[in-house]
This record gives sequence, structure tokens and C-alpha cells, in this order.
Amino acid sequence: MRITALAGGTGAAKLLRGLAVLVPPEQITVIGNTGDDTQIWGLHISPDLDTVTYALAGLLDEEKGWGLRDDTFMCLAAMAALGQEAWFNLGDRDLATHLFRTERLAAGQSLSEVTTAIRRALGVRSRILPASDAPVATRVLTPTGWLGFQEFFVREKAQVEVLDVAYAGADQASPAPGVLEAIRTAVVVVICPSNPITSIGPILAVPGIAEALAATSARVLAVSPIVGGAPVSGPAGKLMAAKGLPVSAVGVAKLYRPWLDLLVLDRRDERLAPEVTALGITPVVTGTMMTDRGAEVALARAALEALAR
Ligand code: FO1
Repeated sequence: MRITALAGGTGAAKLLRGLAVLVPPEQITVIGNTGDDTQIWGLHISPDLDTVTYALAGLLDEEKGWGLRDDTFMCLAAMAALGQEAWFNLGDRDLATHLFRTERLAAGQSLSEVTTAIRRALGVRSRILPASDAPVATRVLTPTGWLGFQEFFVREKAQVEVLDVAYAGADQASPAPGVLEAIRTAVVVVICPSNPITSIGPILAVPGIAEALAATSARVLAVSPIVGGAPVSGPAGKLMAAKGLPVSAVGVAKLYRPWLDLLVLDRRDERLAPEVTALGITPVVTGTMMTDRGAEVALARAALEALAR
């Protein structure tokens, strides 16, 4: 059972943790979002790659959904005292990951190589690949101009109007080594319940990836991150609306329609199943709220069972 998963941050990390209980972790390849990557204090931060890595390593701060459990923030406080920007909460132990990544990148390694080194050092057996080794930066257009994703999401707390979203650099980017092959040779492809516009969107914006999803013989299943007309977490609703999509599981189905076979919807959205079917996609109705480890495994099992039917 070779599984390839397209993943953003927290929601993806939970489903991947569930999958890794049911399938040998070596058989899972994660294609991670780098549209959220940013530079803070000269360091290269890859929040979604780190969230997935930390979750699969059993180190994720569960309450926040990002960063390392039991981390401290003394460096952040010291930087604030020096008058540096301190709106992005980098933990002291988390900093080691960013120092390591930044140094290796500066020495000429690719983001894929560094990501592999980090996940191996943390004992993660699943492969984690950035969608591209080239920068693809999610930019958000607000009434006062373009913001980087983290400026929008963390600094502005997503509380500004969104007019448009762009993926800077995507045109010139190419898939990281192994990405297209992982989609082509998978038995199943899982699109995690991540923000369709700012987590999955930057992956799909890399030339060749959407085409590979359309061409693969694998069955492609997505889990809707929109439940009952609102995102389970984060600003996905606002961003989908800015892209002219209905903020519902049907909006997700429309976006992924060119290559999607099955869409997992929450029980609360059961009434949308006929609309999903009408789009040529098989709806799978189950509980999708991953409130504990048991629920993560149950959702992963429901997805795998639907794929096997
Ligand atoms: N998210 C926040 O809401 N506030 C933060 O201060 C913050 C810091 C942070 C540091 C390292 C890291 O890997 C992730 C961090 N995140 C933070 C999460 C991140 O901004 C988002 O979860 C993702 O980019 C969205 O998927």
C-alpha cells in the first residue's frame, strides 16, 4: 500500500499520524507545502514541513498545533528586548531546526536534502518532500497591498480583508526530486484536510504536479477541511471566498475536480453528498473531526476503506 499525501500543517499532521498507525510508515511519502516558508532573523523557516515532521516524530506541541512540545521562548524575549520583530513565536528548541536548515541551505544543499536530514535525525520513517526545492511563496492581497503569508496569518491574525492570493515563483519552480514519481507510483494519493488555497494550492501551483495527479493510476482521495460551511481551523473560508469558491465541501470538490476520485465529508455535511456525486466525485461520509489520536486513526481507516472499495 504505497501512499502519497499532499499536506499542509496541523490538520495534515493529524491525518498522517493516523495513517502511520495503519500502514508501515516507510510506505508513506508526504509532499509538503512550502508556500508558508518565511525568513525570520535571517533564518529559513518551513512551518508546514516542520509541523508534519514534529507530529510524525511525536514531538509536536498539540495545543498550538505547531512547534515543539514543552519548548521555551527565551531567545524570542531577548530578541524583542533588542528591538527585533517578535510576532512570530520561534521556540528555543525549534530554533535548532531553523539554524540547521539555514546553514545547510547556505552551504548549497537543497531543501529536500535538508528536510530528509531533519526527519531522519528525528526518527521519522515516512519520506517528507517539499513540493519544490525552489521558492514558491504564498502572497495575500489586502486593501493595503500584498502581504507574505505569515504576515497575513500570524502578524495580522488573518483579520484583514483578502482580495486575492498568489504563489510567487511557482511559474519558475519545478517539482522536487521524487515528487512526480511518488504521485505516479502511489497506490493511493491522499489530499489531507489542509487549507485548499494556501496549503494545497501552492503544491498544485508547481508545474507538473496537478498534471501528475490527473495522470496517475492511483485513486485520489481528499478529506474536506471545510465542515458545516466553515473551516475546521484557520482562514480557509476567507481565502476560498476570495478565489470565488463556495465555502463548503462542494467548493473543495470543485477546486479538486479535475483529478479527484473521492471526497471525504463530515457527517454534518451529508446533505452535500449528492452535489459531490453530480461533480463526478464519490462522496464518503464519516466523522472528520480529529479531536484525539483515536479519531485520527478512525478517519485514516475510513479513508483507506473507502479507497479499497
Ligand atoms: N502560528 C501562529 O499562529 N503564531 C505563531 O507565532 C507561529 C509561530 C510558528 C513558529 C514555527 C513554526 O514552524 C510554525 C509557527 N506557526 C505559528 C504556525 C504557522 O504559521 C502556521 O501554522 C502555518 O504556516 C499554517 O499552516
